[in-house]
Amino acid sequence: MKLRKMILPAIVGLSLLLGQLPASVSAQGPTATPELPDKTMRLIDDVRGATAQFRDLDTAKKAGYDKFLTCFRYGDKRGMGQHYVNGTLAGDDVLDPMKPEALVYEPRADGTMILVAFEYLVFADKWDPKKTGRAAPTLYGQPLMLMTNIPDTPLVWGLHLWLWSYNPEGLFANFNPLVSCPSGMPSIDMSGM
Ligand SMILES: [Cu+2]
Repeated sequence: MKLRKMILPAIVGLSLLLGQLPASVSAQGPTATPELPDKTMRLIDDVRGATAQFRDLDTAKKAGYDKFLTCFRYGDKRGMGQHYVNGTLAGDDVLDPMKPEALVYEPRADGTMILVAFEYLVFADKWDPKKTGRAAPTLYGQPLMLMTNIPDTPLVWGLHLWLWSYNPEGLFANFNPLVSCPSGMPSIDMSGM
């Protein structure tokens, strides 16, 4: 664990130096949550308050969030969940903590959907540091990951925020060992991609 903590920032730093090498969504995301400044913690609290309404899936659907593919997992030990994406938010070049591009729910075997996380997204053609002159995107002080292996999706920057479910791998990790896709329901295993 300690070693991973030391190595990860080094890898991130190196890939920044090398010009943001595209990363696949792996279980080795930004794992252990770094110490967050008070300002960031307050922001996350505000976001939680402003987005509590989306615990209700019907409210999310009315706000423009549509089901995207099926439940994502990484092998059998880690889940991400079922994404609902707001096409308008995902299509722009803005990252607003209060307006997550995707909501992530854990589907339960009985059919209920539990809000567990958000995913902030901006497409690489909308936010290309080389073409736009902007720095690579960050949110909550975290760098977004450039992801190459999302099915049916062009190159996209993404950052998860597990603010509705505890994630022992970290607040911003890609997958959560406490979340799963119910067996017998369709799902997408990202570990083979
Ligand atoms: Cu996700």
